[in-house]
Amino acid sequence: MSFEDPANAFEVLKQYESLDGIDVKTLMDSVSRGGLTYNDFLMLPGKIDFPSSIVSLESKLTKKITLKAPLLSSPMDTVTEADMAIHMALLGGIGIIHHNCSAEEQADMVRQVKKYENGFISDPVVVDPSQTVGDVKKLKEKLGFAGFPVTVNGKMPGKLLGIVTSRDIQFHDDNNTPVGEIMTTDLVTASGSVDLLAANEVLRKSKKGKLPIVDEQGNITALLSRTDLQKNHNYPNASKSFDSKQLLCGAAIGTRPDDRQRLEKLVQAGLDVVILDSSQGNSIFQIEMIQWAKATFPNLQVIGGNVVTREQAASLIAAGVDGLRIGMGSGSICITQEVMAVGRPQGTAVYNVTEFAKKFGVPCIADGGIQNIGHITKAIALGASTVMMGGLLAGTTESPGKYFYKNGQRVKAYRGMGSIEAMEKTGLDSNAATSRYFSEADSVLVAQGVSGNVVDRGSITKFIPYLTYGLQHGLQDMGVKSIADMQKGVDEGTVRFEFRSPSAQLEGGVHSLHSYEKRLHN
Ligand code: NAD
Ligand code: CPR
Repeated sequence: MSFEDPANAFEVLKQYESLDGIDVKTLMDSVSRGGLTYNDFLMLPGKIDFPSSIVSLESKLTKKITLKAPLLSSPMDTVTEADMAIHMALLGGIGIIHHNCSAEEQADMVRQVKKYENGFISDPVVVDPSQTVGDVKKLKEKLGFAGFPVTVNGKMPGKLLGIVTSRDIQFHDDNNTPVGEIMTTDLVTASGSVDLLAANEVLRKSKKGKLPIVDEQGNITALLSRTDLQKNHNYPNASKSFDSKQLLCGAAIGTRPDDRQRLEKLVQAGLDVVILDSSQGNSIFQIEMIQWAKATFPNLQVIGGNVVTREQAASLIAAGVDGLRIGMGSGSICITQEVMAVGRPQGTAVYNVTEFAKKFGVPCIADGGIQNIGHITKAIALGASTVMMGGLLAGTTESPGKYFYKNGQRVKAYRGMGSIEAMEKTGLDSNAATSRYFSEADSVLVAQGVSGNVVDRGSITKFIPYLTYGLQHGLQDMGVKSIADMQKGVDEGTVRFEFRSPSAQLEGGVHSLHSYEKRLHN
């Protein structure tokens, strides 16, 4: 065969014993190499013959829940409360609400997520017809907007009588006139079953400022506002329950006896999935909790963890988990490996646990250590179905806490859930100190994490799409059209890997520049 004829390139390729690069098993041969993590390897490119926009990121969170985006926000008190959980679900992932608060507070956050209807104001301020023009002027001054529905009882839901708008009160000098006499009664309304797109269309055509949504009895159930119209994005990938069409919501609990009552409250609030939150999940406390939760709430999905070995995973799979969470010591705020001397490099942990768990159809979350999009792609290539992020989401608009300036940079606090600050529950919120860490005989708290700050990352409504588009491009480079295809390719040895030496890692980062600015997205 002539090597000078380019047409022979594929024939010559066939003479090689294997594809270029190495398969995942060879990469992860830990006996010869020790534990690996995301920066230690890369995937090799495949062939692109499709646009990145068609790459499907659908993946399983648990046996029964599939997400359009394989992304979770961590149950930490500087990461996930209701606002984060709402927006994670709208964007195709899911938020796991933390439990460093009372059971009632946590259940209330779950309820907020389950009740959320994108674009609809579900609890608008309403007035009763006997309230006066003066009352409405005061409300307008206090809230900064006008246009209040008038209901028979001045409550929600209540029979809708009219709307009192800015125009109705603007030139009305007698502040004692009851609003029932001056309200607008010529109303355009929409029925309770209308969706956001259709409701926005009615509002647009009506040229009114507000669109009340009413049920068959004429009671107002929600309100749509013209000023929100531009902001009301449609979220086609939103994670929703099949039956109720409500957003999916997750929450974490511990394994103490009173966590059972906590879980009862969360389930009453509509919880879809619970994560049993521990750094070392292979404990009798967790096994008993899994068995009790599965027997008590058959419709609830239960995720156990954290685990990093096959043996830990086997205990929790045998106890009946619907999903596993992998990671010990890999979090950005974590000092577990330093203090406890146990843990595992995250790449090796993800590979070994998922390789075992998939035999039982148990999907796994790669939790901790995700610093960039490439790490997400690598975690999934190693077998994870989804990834959980703490630090990467902590500095966003939707995370709890206020921004402040440190050394000229806009930052938000981010802390480990086993840091002294979180255990004592100081700083962000000084009421309701939790007792969950104090119930053991220990008189000294042993910290497993630190408390620090992360830079402002803007809203997750931009940041999550940045992650998902990036993921789609990564999979396209590998020549795979979906997460399922990538994992099949890894199993069959067609998706190839390469180990990176320390100098190869340096080469793979920005280098040799005098200075530069790292902008991640527009
Ligand atoms: P944990 O609740 O599992 O354990 C705290 C202590 O309570 C342990 O000593 C445990 O044995 C004990 N305990 C738990 N249930 C008990 C019961 N029913 N009866 C008696 N004792 C019981 O929590 P943790 O592992 O300390 O983690 C605390 C937080 O910090 C969690 O949010 C966790 O996710 C986070 N964390 C994570 C990692 C990680 O690497 N992923 C590491 C450290 C901490
Ligand atoms: P990053 O995404 O910030 O790297 O890691 C977040 C993960 O760190 C959490 O989901 C959790 O598993 C873990 N974590 C939370 N608090 C921790 C403490 Cl105090 N110590 C170690 N790990 C912690």
